[in-house]
Amino acid sequence: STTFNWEDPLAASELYTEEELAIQDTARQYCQERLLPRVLEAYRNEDYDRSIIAEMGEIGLLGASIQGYECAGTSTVASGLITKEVERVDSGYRSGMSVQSSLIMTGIYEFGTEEQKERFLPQLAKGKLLGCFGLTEPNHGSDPGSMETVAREHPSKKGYYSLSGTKTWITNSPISDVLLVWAKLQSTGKIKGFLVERSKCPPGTLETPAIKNKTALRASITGMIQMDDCPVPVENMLPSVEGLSGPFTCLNSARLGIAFGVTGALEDSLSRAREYALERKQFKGNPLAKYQLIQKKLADAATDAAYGTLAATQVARLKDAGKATPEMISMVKRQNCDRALVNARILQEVFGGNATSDEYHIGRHVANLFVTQTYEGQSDIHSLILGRAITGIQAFV
Ligand code: TGC
Ligand code: FAD
Repeated sequence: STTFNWEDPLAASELYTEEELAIQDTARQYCQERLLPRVLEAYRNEDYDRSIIAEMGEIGLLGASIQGYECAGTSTVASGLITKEVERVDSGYRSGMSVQSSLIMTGIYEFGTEEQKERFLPQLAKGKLLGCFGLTEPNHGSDPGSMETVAREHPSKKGYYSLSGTKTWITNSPISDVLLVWAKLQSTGKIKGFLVERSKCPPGTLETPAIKNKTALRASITGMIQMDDCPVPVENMLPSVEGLSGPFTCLNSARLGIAFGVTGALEDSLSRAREYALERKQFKGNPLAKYQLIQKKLADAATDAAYGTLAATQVARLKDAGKATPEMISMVKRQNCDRALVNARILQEVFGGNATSDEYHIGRHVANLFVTQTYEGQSDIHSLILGRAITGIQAFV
């Protein structure tokens, strides 16, 4: 007989193929067995373990939906389920993976030459190379079109561009081997993507200082990219795109991944709050779970996680059918991040004072979910993208 499963209330699993469910299981097993035991120390010490990306590469989690180049070639739904399992442990671990899979690998796959794809994709897929994606600048976050980073013909090295400028809040940058940097070509004023290889940059031309003492996403490493006449060979420029559609195509993939991912963080918050509420007794020996106000918190969170999962799944299916639009992705990114943050913050209350101890994990999810609502387009920016599509009037400027 059919019974209600609070962990999958709307039976999303019915929408997944056997293969997708098997991939989710593999990812869940890795995340619970290998990532969860590390996360508290990593978060306390702001210490991202570089070997995680190699481990993820070994089991095929990186660039999973890319066809060929030693990538798994899964559906977009399966790669979404991978991000969900990683983020069930920590948004920072998902962040490190998203940047590798969705941002740099998608950029190379969609817009690179065959030579660039063969040179970089298999190494990135195996986690032998670590990548990052430099779009945001100190003076231009929500409005990357106004970026100041510039690429001009190198004054003394023939066949090279020279990149100058500063990117900030860049996930993975301090330890990246290859940095996908977006810069304006001085000759045309158009934005182009450049693959900057750290090992080939002369001393003093590329610095990537870490941004320390973060209040969230502490299990992920974040930094700046400072380029001072950094020489980049012409063959490292992504040839087949110019303008913001380059970085935004990569962001479409990452934003959809986040829409899946945050439902994992919310489900983990729910399952921990439920367990706590069943065990903790207050007033005449009753478990907290007996009280109506507590039950409402759990019901709200379960509902939003289930709706969010279904919506992300629908958009991922449409993406594979070539029918997804950027506005659909804005809608699920905004809604799922906002609801995950609101619900996790309310579930935090179930733990009382114990929520303040990191061993209950809930405070970490709440802090991380603020960042997910902020990066890859802050929620209000996605409201404006949707508002523009609804009214035909842009309200950014
Ligand atoms: P707009 O005039 O709207 O568009 C400029 C050009 O871009 C094209 N385009 C897109 N192409 C593909 N997919 C999309 N989603 C696209 N959105 C826009 C558009 O067609 C146009 O092309 P063309 O050929 O006509 O030039 O641009 P705008 O300057 O008005 O931008 C407005 C706005 C607000 C939508 C945009 O700038 C925006 O989305 N801002 C948010 C910035 C953002 O998301 N930054 C993310 C940085 S990376 C990051 O956060 C990684 S964290 C990862 C982690 O750690 O997990
Ligand atoms: P701002 O653009 O200054 O916005 C501040 C506030 O003003 C926001 O609430 C915003 O919604 C609002 N606002 C801005 N413009 C408008 C408007 N027109 N109308 C109404 N409200 C508006 N970037 C990368 O390129 N690569 C990365 O790997 C990366 N990783 C990150 C990791 C972390 C931990 C963090 C915190 C950020 C990361 N980012 C990365 C940067 C991130 O994408 C930006 O922080 C984000 O796009 C917002 O830009 P901003 O911080 O400059 O905020």
